[in-house]
Amino acid sequence: MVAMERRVVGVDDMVLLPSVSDTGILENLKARHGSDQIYTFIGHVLVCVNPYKWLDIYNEQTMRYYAHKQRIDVPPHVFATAEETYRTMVREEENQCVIISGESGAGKTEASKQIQNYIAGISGSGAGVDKIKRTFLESNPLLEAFGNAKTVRNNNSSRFGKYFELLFDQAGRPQGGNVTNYLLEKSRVVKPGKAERNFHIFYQVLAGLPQGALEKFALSSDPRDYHYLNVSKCFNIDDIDDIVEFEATTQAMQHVGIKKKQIELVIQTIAAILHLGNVEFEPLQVKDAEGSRMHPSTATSLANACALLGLDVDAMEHAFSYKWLHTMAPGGKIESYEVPQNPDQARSQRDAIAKHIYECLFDFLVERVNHALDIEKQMDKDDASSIGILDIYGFEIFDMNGFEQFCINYVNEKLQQIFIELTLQSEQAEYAQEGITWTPIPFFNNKVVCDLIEARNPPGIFYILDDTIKTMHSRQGDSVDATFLDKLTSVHKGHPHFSKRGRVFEIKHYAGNVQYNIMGFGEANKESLTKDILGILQQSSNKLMQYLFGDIDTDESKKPITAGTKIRTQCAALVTALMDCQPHYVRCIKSNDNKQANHVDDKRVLHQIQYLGLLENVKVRRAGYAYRGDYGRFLDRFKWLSKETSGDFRGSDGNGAKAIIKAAIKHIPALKDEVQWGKSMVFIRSPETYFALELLRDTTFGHYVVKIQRAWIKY
Ligand code: AD9
Ligand code: MG
Repeated sequence: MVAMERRVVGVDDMVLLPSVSDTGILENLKARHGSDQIYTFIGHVLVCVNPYKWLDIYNEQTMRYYAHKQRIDVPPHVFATAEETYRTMVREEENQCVIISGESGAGKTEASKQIQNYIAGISGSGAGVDKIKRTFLESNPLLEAFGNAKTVRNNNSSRFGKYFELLFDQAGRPQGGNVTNYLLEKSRVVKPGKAERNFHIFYQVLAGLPQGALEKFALSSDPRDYHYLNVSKCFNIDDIDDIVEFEATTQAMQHVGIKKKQIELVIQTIAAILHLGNVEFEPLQVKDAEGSRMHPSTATSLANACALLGLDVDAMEHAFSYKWLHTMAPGGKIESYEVPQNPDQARSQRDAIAKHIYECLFDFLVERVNHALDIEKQMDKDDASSIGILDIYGFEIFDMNGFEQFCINYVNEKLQQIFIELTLQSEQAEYAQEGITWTPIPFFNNKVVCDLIEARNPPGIFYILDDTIKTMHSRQGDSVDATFLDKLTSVHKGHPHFSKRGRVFEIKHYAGNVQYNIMGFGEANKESLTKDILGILQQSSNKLMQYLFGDIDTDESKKPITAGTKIRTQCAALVTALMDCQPHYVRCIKSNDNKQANHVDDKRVLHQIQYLGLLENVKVRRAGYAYRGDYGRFLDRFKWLSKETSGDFRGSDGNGAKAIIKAAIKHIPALKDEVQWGKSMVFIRSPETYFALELLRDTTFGHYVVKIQRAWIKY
């Protein structure tokens, strides 16, 4: 696409909407989506409506078109946002971040990749630089293979959150980077939801490994043979070839510097997890005895898993059927005893091991990417500026929502909070600070929901869950979950965003009401394996397993941190990091629930417009002042409009520029009642006036150009 050759449908910037309402926004987005104009601005916020079809708008030609252009001068595009982010970083040597939000399947990951592609495409090159670029681009297929899966919402749904930071030298060349990953949805490894798939890598390995390698790992090529894959009854994804994807994944591993031997060990671990899932249990055949034993027909599966993981078969079999419990005896002495596990409990031990190994494997891959992007070797961190790109799992509501949905939706709630604070709240604060007359625009502040989840006092949901586990640490399963719900209800009864229904609690999130089934909350929050099982894994003869588990502290007296505490702490660190950067926003909207091209579901899109707060965003931008800019930049842009300003004013300070503009503006009557003079910025009220000014600039500038051209011809 050459972006200039297009017919504008609706308005490019919704600040210019003739009708400022939710339906006005909907009509505009819909009309634009209908003509493949999927991007629209609200000031510096980019709104994207998922087209569900590939448009030829991400090619090199389009990249070149957007390079070195101001957002205000070009049609809305994710490249315009990337360009603004990159140039601001280079110009101001200030850290930037792009916060991409939207519900599951809205297009966040695609937007994040386009931004990375653009930055790789337009920033400088050189041997070391190109290696860094390749590493960060290749980290996408790698982490997607292990961290993404088909869900009912999205065929390539991110099941982990990612904050990708790229570091640049003063010339704007990428020099290194870092990936921070957030809470992988590891329950998927053992139980993908109905009509969903497990992580892509499992299917890729079975489809892509040559026969010899399959035999070496004792695998069949049919995903139907594996419990962890057949339980959801979904094996393929339309238009995705797992063989091709496997090739891309192994290549990506090589590109980020993972050695061939290590790649083999990674695949071997995936194979082992599949075998582990096939180990089954039955009640003990002894009269009145409690407990379970491994089903003899699955002994080969356990043997295969243990051989591939380098573990002792007997120790593992015992670890499934018995659990060590440790209690504090009077006098503070820890007493330990073994409790037989029934078949369900044995399955849950098996699953806990599989989930934990997979999670550690994922962390290992992230660590490898970070090693390849390590900036310590390349440059002095203090000289670097960075661009952070945040692509998390989107808000989601399933029929059954568990602990992981709760965490995912919590992270989304926090992001919405940042958006509110930095746009709606701070924009209004800016008017106050600049001394501009202003009528506040009301908006829903979701801080109340964030507090319900994370506050310390009164204790939020995470604290109550941690407290329940602490006081009931020797108990298992259902009783912990039930006590948790009781405590929750007693603390938050009557809260406007909380209610209890049977074994379910409901939260009114900013993006909708979600019912969470408390079953499994306690176990999921405990996060880590028991120290006894970790001890067995540490004994592995397999190099990768030794690396993954070698350093783990198995001291029984130290309590591991819970999953809830971990995500809360990570989120707090993320918020601090984002607040330290100049933010740019991409708000993704899902056009419909059927992944269908050329279709906008009015009701669904309207709902997203409402909960994303787009109307308030437009109102704040518009009812306030459609344009604001510091005096120096304003003068630079519009100096052609009057004799007083058309001289060379480079180097004029803010106050000097303000005086010059004030003097000049007398000659433009249309501006008289439209301008407010802030302390450091000029504000123009209506977008029409601003654009009239732009038009005037173009004509005047054109006039000058013609004059100059004539002068050249004469010369
Ligand atoms: V989730 O929260 O990770 O489940 P995302 O990341 O918001 O979700 P994703 O980027 O994965 O959604 O997009 C979902 C699908 O929509 C993609 O696989 C594409 O098929 C489709 N999509 C998204 N953005 C675009 C686009 N700009 N052009 C074409 C797109 N198709
Ligand atoms: Mg995603």
